Amino acid sequence: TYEADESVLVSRLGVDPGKERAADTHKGTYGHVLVAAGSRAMSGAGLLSSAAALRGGCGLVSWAVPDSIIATLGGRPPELMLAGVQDGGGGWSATDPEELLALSQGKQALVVGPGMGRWKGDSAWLRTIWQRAEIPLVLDADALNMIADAEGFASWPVRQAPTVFTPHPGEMARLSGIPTREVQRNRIDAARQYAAKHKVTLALKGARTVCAEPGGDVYINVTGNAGMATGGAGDVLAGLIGSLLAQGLTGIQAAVTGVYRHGEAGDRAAANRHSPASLIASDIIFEL
Ligand code: NPW
Ligand code: AMP
Ligand code: MG
Repeated sequence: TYEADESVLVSRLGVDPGKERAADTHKGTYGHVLVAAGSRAMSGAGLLSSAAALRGGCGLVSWAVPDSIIATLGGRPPELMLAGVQDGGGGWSATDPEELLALSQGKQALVVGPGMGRWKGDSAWLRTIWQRAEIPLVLDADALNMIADAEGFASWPVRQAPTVFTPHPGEMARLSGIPTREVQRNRIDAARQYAAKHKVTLALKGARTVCAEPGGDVYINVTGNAGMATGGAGDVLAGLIGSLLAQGLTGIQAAVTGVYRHGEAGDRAAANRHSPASLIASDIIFEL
């Protein structure tokens, strides 16, 4: 178990925070993230996740969204590309996972879940993505709830590419079947056991986020503040971790670095305001 401060990022995880870009690089060098997120009522989650991915340093970000809601999406960053998924007006429930898989071709990371909502048969939909997307994957929010409700998730094949889960304590309770209060009483064990059992990297969010990798190493985050207890903060983290994966970081490097920088940005955002209480998730993106 490590306190994940800047020195641990460098010495233990081999991340280089001061890494400079070679002068002759281009956007293709830094990866293309596909974010599958958002729905009619929660388009903001997709927007926050995608915008955070842009600030995470990857070269390109595409936001995959049911095509019937595209006309309703306002105020998005012009840098963001849109990838409409055919839905015939039915939202994510009416999309074919094969179409998302096709969109993921040539991308370097896929983020699934923020603001997506739930529908009948969603676990089977997600299983198709899980098995067939060969790129690094971040699962957050509704995608984690799909996993929690999946029949026999333990027997799904182990993914070869990095796979990062980012549950808050409520989502962790659903995933593990352990009540939220128990999860919170044993945060380190809960994260470590789930990561080892299912061979995924897991960031159990909340004050002092706990990142665990399948081998048993655990990293406790030292940044962040209670002002970050605000809608959309987790959606920002998912996009940021996706962006780091697309740049070639391993699952645990991306999770620990993403959590650390997300908290650090949140600390700057809180310091810039009269009170942390007025912090909103967009402020975190601005400070990344
Ligand atoms: P309680 O009862 O409040 O104490 P849900 P969600 C618990 C999207 N969003 N410590 C909490 O406990 C998301 O991406 C869209 C302890 C409650 O039981 C999702 O798709 C936005 N408990 C969707 O909304 C902005 C904690 O978890 C449960 C805890 C639903 O996600 C908002 C609540 O979790 C949002 O991001 C902690 N630290 N944290 C948008 N602008 O489009 C949470 N809990 O039911 O999974 O609901 O997290 O709001
Ligand atoms: P979510 O609940 O999915 O929106 O995620 C909330 C995000 O804000 C996670 O990254 C949490 O770690 C962070 N966060 C929420 N509450 C706190 C807190 N009290 N201290 C530090 N970080 C927090
Ligand atoms: Mg969330």
